[in-house]
Amino acid sequence: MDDRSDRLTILSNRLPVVLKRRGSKWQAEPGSGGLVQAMNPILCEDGGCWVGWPGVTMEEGEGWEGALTRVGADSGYELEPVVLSQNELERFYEGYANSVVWPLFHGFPDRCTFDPGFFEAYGGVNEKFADVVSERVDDDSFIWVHDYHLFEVARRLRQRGHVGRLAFYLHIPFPSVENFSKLPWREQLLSDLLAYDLIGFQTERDLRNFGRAVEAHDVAVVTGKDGGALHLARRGRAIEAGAFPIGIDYEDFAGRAATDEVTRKVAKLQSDIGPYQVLLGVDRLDYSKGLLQRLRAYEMALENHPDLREEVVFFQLVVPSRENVEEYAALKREFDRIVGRINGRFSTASWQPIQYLYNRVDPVELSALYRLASVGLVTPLRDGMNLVSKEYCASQVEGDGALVLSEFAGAYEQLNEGALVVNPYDTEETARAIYEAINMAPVERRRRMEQIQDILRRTDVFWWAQQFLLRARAVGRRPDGVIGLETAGRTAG
Ligand code: GDG
Repeated sequence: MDDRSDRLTILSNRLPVVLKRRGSKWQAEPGSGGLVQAMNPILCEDGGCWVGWPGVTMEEGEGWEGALTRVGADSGYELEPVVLSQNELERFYEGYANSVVWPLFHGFPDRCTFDPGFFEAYGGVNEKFADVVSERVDDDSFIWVHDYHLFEVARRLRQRGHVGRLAFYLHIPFPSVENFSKLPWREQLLSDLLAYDLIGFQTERDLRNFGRAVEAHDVAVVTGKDGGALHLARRGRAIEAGAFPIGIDYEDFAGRAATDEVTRKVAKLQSDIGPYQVLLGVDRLDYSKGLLQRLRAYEMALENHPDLREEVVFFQLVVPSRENVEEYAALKREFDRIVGRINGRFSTASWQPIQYLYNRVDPVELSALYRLASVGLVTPLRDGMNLVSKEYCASQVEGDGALVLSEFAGAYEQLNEGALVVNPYDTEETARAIYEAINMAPVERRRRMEQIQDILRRTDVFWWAQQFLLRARAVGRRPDGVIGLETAGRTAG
């Protein structure tokens, strides 16, 4: 990194800790996930601050602040909470973020509820984040904002006169221009993004989609394209957009999968599941994950290839999500119905084709499931990256797994040569890939898996963070080293 004098401030919807009430006391437990794993070492080493919602609402009262300060002191960087009310959570989080941006950006415009009240609440919460941040930062700070909950923070900081560097990373896909243009607040959203100096996407496809949206809505001029980056100009400011595919902590996953504890767990799981080859799915319950399409493809594979029966078990881990939203409850009911149908149709006295767990498991159990499975089935209808595909491959310590991967997962751009690629809407093709994966020769499995593992090792989550920070620290600087924001304070809108 070229410059370590500037303090890093990370913003994300959630803080990297989870506050839990135990009796009358609050406890903060460290959060999990790639973002926490990537940012923790950097913040621990250089110091800095993480701003986000601590997971408690205003209505739940106070008394949790001490727990947060203690975790901050232990980790070596500060945690700055942005407290939200129940009403804000419903309209900003469930509303705009998850009922407008999430479905639209994953290509499901018909699932969107374009409620102006949601958009207003979203602005209010982004203003709260900007308030908290502007109290803490100066123009030497470097601010990195994560994901679709916080598009507006840069504009709102610029309006307060902030001229320091601001970078944004989108973890979900950026939609095609046809879908994006359905958003009632489309020009505003693009202007909000263009108030950042660097905008990072998961894939080249997302970057292209963004470039097309910028041109279609005439909000900035494309001044150049090089090495996967898009250079833009808007009102005298230079902005860069690029593709930065997120990675995993490869050594952590590979190391855990090889431990004695996981090896014992693999043996236990195999004896629980029975003497069958395992196909594995691991997904949050969400319509973007293509769970129903995957079940139908598996059903077709059993139908077309009777030799699979009593030979394979499809084990699906479904992580509960948004259970109180009717749409998600309906998805769960439909999932259960199809599982029931397939099991009813094909089960024998000693074999059941699908086993599924509707729960979260601990990291050791997850690692054992990854290692046990002969085939990883990652077939989302659309996904920003999909870390499960990478974690599954990193956990193949014997190099003998096979990955079936949707062409609509962000991971496709990096892993398509080693994986068996499918269009998840094509039931026949997915059924064929399942059969092919199960029957793939060991030598071919190893060749493909080695190729994937090599990519994952080279582009792990630390590489990702470093690439992004290097670019972010380089953009927006004039040759004299001054941050080049000629029009601070009137950048967007
Ligand atoms: C966003 C984007 C993008 C799952 N079940 C269990 C468990 N998991 C962990 C996995 C994996 C993560 O959850 C899910 O991976 P995603 O890639 O879907 O990540 P999200 O943060 O949900 O989604 C996505 C990602 O951001 C990163 O940029 O890839 O496209 O939507 O890490 O291991 N972990 C444990 N138990 C489980 O039962 N411990």
